[in-house]
Amino acid sequence: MPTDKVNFVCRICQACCNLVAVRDDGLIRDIRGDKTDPVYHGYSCIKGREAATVHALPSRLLHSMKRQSDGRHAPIAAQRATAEIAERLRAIVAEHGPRAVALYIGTHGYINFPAQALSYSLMKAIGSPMVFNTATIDQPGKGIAMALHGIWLAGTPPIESWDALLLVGANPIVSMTGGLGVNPARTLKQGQYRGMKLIVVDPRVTETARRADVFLQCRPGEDAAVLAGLIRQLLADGHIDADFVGAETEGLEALRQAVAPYTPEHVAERAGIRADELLAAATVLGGARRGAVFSGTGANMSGQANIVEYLGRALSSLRGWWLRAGEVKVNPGVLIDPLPPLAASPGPFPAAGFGEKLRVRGLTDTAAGLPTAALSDEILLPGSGQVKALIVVGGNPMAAWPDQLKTQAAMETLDLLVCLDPRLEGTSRYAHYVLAPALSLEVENTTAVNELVSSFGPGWGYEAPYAQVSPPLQAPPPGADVHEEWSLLYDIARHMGLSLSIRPLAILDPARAAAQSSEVDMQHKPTTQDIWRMVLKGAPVDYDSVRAAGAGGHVFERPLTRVQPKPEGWSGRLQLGAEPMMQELARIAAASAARSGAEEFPLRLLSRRMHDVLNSSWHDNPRQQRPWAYNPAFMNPDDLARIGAGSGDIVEIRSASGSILGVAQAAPDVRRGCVSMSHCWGGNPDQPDRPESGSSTARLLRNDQDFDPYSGIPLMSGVPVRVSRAAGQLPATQAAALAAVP
Ligand SMILES: Nc1nc2c(c(=O)[nH]1)N[C@H]1C(S)=C(S)[C@@H](COP(=O)(O)OP(=O)(O)OC[C@H]3O[C@@H](n4cnc5c(=O)[nH]c(N)nc54)[C@H](O)[C@@H]3O)O[C@H]1N2
Ligand SMILES: Nc1nc2c(c(=O)[nH]1)N[C@H]1C(S)=C(S)[C@@H](COP(=O)(O)OP(=O)(O)OC[C@H]3O[C@@H](n4cnc5c(=O)[nH]c(N)nc54)[C@H](O)[C@@H]3O)O[C@H]1N2
Ligand code: SF4
Ligand SMILES: [Mo]
Repeated sequence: MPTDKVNFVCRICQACCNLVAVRDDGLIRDIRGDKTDPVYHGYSCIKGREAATVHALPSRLLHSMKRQSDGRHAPIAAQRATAEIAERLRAIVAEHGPRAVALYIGTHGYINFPAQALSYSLMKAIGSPMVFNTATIDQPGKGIAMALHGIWLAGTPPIESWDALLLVGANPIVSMTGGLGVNPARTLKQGQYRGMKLIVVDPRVTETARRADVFLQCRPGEDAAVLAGLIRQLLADGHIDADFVGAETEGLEALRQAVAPYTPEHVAERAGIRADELLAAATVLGGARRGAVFSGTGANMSGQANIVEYLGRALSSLRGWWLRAGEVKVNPGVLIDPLPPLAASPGPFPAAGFGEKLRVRGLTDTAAGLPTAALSDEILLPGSGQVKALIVVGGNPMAAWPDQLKTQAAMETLDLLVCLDPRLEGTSRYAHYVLAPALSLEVENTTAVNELVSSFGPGWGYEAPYAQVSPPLQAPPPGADVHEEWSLLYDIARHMGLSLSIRPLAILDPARAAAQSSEVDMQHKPTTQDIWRMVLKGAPVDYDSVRAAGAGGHVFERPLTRVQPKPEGWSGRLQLGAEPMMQELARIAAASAARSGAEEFPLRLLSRRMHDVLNSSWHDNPRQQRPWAYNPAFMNPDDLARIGAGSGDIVEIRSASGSILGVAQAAPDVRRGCVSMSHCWGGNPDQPDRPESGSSTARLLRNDQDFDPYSGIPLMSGVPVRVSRAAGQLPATQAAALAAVP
């Protein structure tokens, strides 16, 4: 076979980039972006370009594993493993009831629609409501704020119309999350060329902040004050869309009163910025006819998730930054059926207090999902309803959940822990069974997940009716016994004698989605394409038609969709003055900005992403370790000098809950008083500390203190810590390699 080039949808993260694989005799030699793609314009990142390397890493599991009585894992045939798991699940349900079985869908379960859909079906068939995912330890404020403020059915105006973008605790140029679309640097450059102004609020001069027109290098955990200050100023200047606010919202007066204490001087003092910088930002926002506010993980993890997301939405509504009647919806949907294009809001809906009640901290199901931060307590707390079995699909609780010591205790307590994971690392080391999945290049994939996220916030998803379905690029290695996650879950269900039905993920309206469920044939195993057909049932463009268009990104001909005016007699309105949020503003205004314990823990630990890796995945790929093979503790050189440490020195980072060793790295871009360190690194507590290959920030967190009353998310950024010089330095070889980095 000669050399060929094939397009495919990258499945390493939710961005679904259109990549090109160059193959010699069917073997992938190179992966790159596709410059001809109409929306990605050639974008790719190292994680996607390294996908083929990762498939061949020695750490990849080619067989499922079963834990032996001595704690070690030995290979087991997948068929046998799924049968044994089914047997044990049946026994657990018989003895303790269905609630004893919980499911956790991690990053690689969420972005994989067939895996996600089959996970839900299996749990429904078992009869357990205990379905958790990453949303409540990520940006839970989004769902909660949508509920308290209400959503706008028509959605947001397209990026090309924005005059301003406000990013709070998000770094889309590295993270590829919302705000700036699927080729963030290019989109930003084009926007700024047109005159769009970028405002960034972040304690660190991020890759995105470097390009900002107004940059507020705030103290962590003060974003609510910054947003309240901006809203107060917009109101004072009369920079609100009075027609829109009058017709489509309520609660303006309550909001006006609640933001009154947030004068520029008050905000400047508590957030550690200058009052004139805040006013400059307010001027940009007040002059923008169209714009958007996007808050990321930084803003959601530092103790103010709901209020920050709520104020972002309220600011957008005050400015009238929603798509209006008569305007064109640039993406009427291809693989995802969006909400009806109406210039209207159904009004607020319940944020929490419904569905399954957890047995700890008064937590319940929420608009962001069940509180994942409390799942370890549900496993540890004895009594009726205790979780005895956990199925983890493409996630890594030991690396990701706050409070690593408690997570460890929980994992070790479980009667049955099953991980669908390609590596024996972190959580799967405690698993009774690790089921080895086929990896991204070995399976069919679509762009549906990136289309779905457009409903989460502005600048997410596609701004054109764009889609791709790509068939597998290569077969699993010879002799491998790996299977797609959906297929492994199906086998467990079949061995349990359950019948599965799939609720389409393509339909956003839950009631309509439920009405379109498909029964899965439990006699003859469906194909992956059969599963995709069921998962994408109800899509505006049929999965087979998108598939028939061939690999490569396509913009589909769709009927022009204009936003329809609000129907007569419509009563729903956006809520600007939700009671719990107004109380939160009063509480924050009254509380001093200085946290107690500042002397013992003078610094704040910040969350951040690293460019070369996604969360805990594939840190061992040498080609993704440039320049870091670990997660450095980035600190301002002044703070490092104060403790007598420099780059490459080992430091101890201590919080009220624990301590870890890290490798210091001088970083002038980090605000003084902060330590910026990525999550999902380091080993388990029962492994030796090796900061030169990563440190677990989850060990510094407590899941039952400073937690959010809705989503249960505890403080995961802006965490009070103390850093001191510890014995040791980075090994000489690594230090030399680092010194060579320009
Ligand atoms: N302190 C702190 N904690 C955090 C965060 C933070 O910023 N600070 N961020 C939070 C956020 S935003 C998130 S989303 C969570 C992440 O939480 P998780 O999703 O639980 O963590 P990941 O590391 O993404 O886990 C991915 C797992 O999937 C496996 N994997 C890789 N490829 C595949 C595949 O193709 N199939 C399958 N089945 N598995 C695969 C990997 O080996 C890994 O074990 O962490 C949260 N935790
Ligand atoms: N390369 C890469 N890309 C990723 C991931 C990855 O691991 N690597 N992870 C993926 C996942 S799971 C997610 S959820 C997204 C997240 O995407 P983002 O939300 O964009 O996450 P970050 O890039 O960590 O940016 C968060 C920013 O918040 C800042 N910050 C921390 N605390 C505060 C605070 O209190 N206030 C303010 N204003 N800022 C604060 C940090 O300095 C950081 O710059 O990224 C996704 N993309
Ligand atoms: S941004 Fe995500 S989807 Fe795009 S190439 Fe990188 S890993 Fe793949
Ligand atoms: Mo995330």
